[in-house]
Amino acid sequence: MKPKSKILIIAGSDSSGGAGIQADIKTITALGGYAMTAITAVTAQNTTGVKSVIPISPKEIKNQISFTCADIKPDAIKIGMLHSTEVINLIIKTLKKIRTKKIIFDPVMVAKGGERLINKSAIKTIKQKLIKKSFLITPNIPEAEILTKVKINSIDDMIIAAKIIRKFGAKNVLIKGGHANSKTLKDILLSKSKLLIFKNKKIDTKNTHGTGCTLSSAIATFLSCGKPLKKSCELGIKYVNHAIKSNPKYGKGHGPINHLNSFEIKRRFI
Ligand code: PXL
Repeated sequence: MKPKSKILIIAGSDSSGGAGIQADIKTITALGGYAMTAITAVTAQNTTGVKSVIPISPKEIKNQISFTCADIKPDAIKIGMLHSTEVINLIIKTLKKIRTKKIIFDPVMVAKGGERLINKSAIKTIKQKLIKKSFLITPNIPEAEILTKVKINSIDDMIIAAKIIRKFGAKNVLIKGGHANSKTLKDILLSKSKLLIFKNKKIDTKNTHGTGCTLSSAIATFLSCGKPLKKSCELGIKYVNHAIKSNPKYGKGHGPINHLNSFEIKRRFI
């Protein structure tokens, strides 16, 4: 079987294999895409927390992106953990030369256990510069709150925050509702002219490590092979939902989800 499309992942490594670049590679591969990587940081962690984070030098990140893409052009780019202003600025500059329009940005800020994965000045640079370059940005509720300073307690608050993020320059905004305290999980997608709400029954489990990375990579994969935005989000959400439902129950903390569930998705959706 030949991969349907090529995706470049720019993100951090999670040694526990559930989130970060490991989740991205597994997702893209399971959904039939070809994954390339530029690693921004190396984290030592397990399902109970993060032990340490080592940033990769901006120059090395740039080399990974430009040397790889000079040879194999990605159809889409997924961006995850970016820890500093210097790294963000360099990535923006480097991506200009690659000219891939489908940039899916997951603004990773804190790990599942609450550890910060980005510094404060980097958040400002994201707001001022990187969001503008994104075709789709996929914050969860705490990330949307940090980006917009809107306290989110309802679906209306999510919509207000999404509108502000679109004003920062993102073409499309998907705010994930998993952190809300309700039985129905609502994710909202705001585009230029449309608001869509995806509703799903919330699954009661602590094993949700890497759901954000997985969702953005799944959407990037569907977009990369030409599926429209709404369909890509719908399929991505379904994939994550199945992955949570069939999670392998590994580890003592927030365990990983099951990336291999795609075989079920493939039969039903592709
Ligand atoms: O899930 C967010 C995330 C992203 N990237 C890396 C991570 C985590 C969470 O732990 O470690 C590298």
